[in-house]
Amino acid sequence: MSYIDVLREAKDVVTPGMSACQGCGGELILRTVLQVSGKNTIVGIPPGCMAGAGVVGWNYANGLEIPVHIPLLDNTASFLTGVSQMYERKGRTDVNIVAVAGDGATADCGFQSLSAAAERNEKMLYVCYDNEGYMNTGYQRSSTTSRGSRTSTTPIGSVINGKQQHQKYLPLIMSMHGLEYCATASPSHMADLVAKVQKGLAASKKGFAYLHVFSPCPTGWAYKSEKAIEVARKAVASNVFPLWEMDENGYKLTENKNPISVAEFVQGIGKFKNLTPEVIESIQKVADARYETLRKLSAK
Ligand SMILES: Cc1ncc(C[n+]2csc(CCOP(=O)(O)OP(=O)(O)O)c2C)c(N)n1
Ligand code: SF4
Ligand SMILES: [Mg+2]
Repeated sequence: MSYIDVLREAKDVVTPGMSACQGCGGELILRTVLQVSGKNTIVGIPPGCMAGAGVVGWNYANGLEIPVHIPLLDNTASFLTGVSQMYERKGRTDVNIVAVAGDGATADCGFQSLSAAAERNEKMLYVCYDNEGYMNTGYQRSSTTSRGSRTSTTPIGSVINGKQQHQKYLPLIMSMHGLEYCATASPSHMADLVAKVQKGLAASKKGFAYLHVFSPCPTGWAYKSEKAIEVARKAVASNVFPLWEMDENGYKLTENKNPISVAEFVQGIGKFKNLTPEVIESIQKVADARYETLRKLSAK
C-alpha cells in the first residue's frame, strides 16, 4: 500500500482544535506517527509542545482518541518500559507502545532513562521530534540546538553571538546502543517517514526502535509558518539533517549526491540571522563530516 493510501485510510486520532502554532512540524509528526500506529496504541508524551498543545490544548477542549500518558520530562522511556512489560505479560502483542517526545526530553533530561531502556532492548517505538530547543517554555537551547542559533538562553549580543557549541548528534548515539531499528526522518519526506514508522513499529515487537525526526518550529526559529516544509526539505538537501536507517543489515544512507550549501539552508531563518561566515563554515564542516561518517558506515 502506498504511503498516501496508508494516510488516507488511517484515522487521525488527534481531535480537532489542537493549539499548536500554524506550521508546527511537531503536530504533523504526532498526527502522522499516530495515524500509522492506529487505535491500538498507548502513547507517552512528556511535557513539551506536543503534550501541551496536542493533548491538553485550549481549556482541555481537545486531545487524543487513544490512551495517552504525560510522564515526567526525564522518565518517558522508563515509564513506557512498565507499560510495555505489563502488556507483554498479558500476551497483548497487538498493542503498540509509542513515545512522542521532544529533543529536550530525549537528548537532555530524559537521556539516562532512554539510554537504559534502549540498552535493555525494551519493546517500544521511541520517536523524538527535534525542534532544537525547549520550545514549550520559551525557546531555550538544548543539546541538539545548532551552533549559532539565537535562543532565549543563547542570545545575540556583545558577550555571545547565539549558541556556542555544535549540536549533539543523537540518532547516531542511539544507533550505537545496538537497537532493533534506528532511523532519521523528516516531514518533508512523507513516504520515507511513513515507511520508517511502519518499520519501527514492526521492530518494536522485538525490542527497542528509535526514530529521530526533524521538526521545524516557525515560532521558535522565526520564519514564516508556510515555510515549514521548505525548511525541513532544505535541512535534508544540505545534509544538515541526512536521512538514514539502521537495522539488522547495518546502516543505509539515503544518498544526496548534489547537496545545497549550509549557507543556503540557513537563509530566511530568523534564529540564524546573525551567523558569521566562520560559523557557517564550521557548520558546513560538521555536516560534511557527519555525512562522510554515515556514508562509510553504509558502505557494503
Ligand atoms: C524536570 C523538568 N524541568 C523543567 C520542566 C519544564 N518544562 C516543561 S516542557 C519543557 C520543554 C521541553 O522541551 P522539549 O522536550 O524539547 O519539547 P518541546 O517543548 O520543544 O516540544 C520544560 C523545560 C519540566 N516539566 N520538568
Ligand atoms: S513553539 Fe514550535 S514546536 Fe511549539 S507548538 Fe509552536 S511551532 Fe510547534
Ligand atoms: Mg524541543
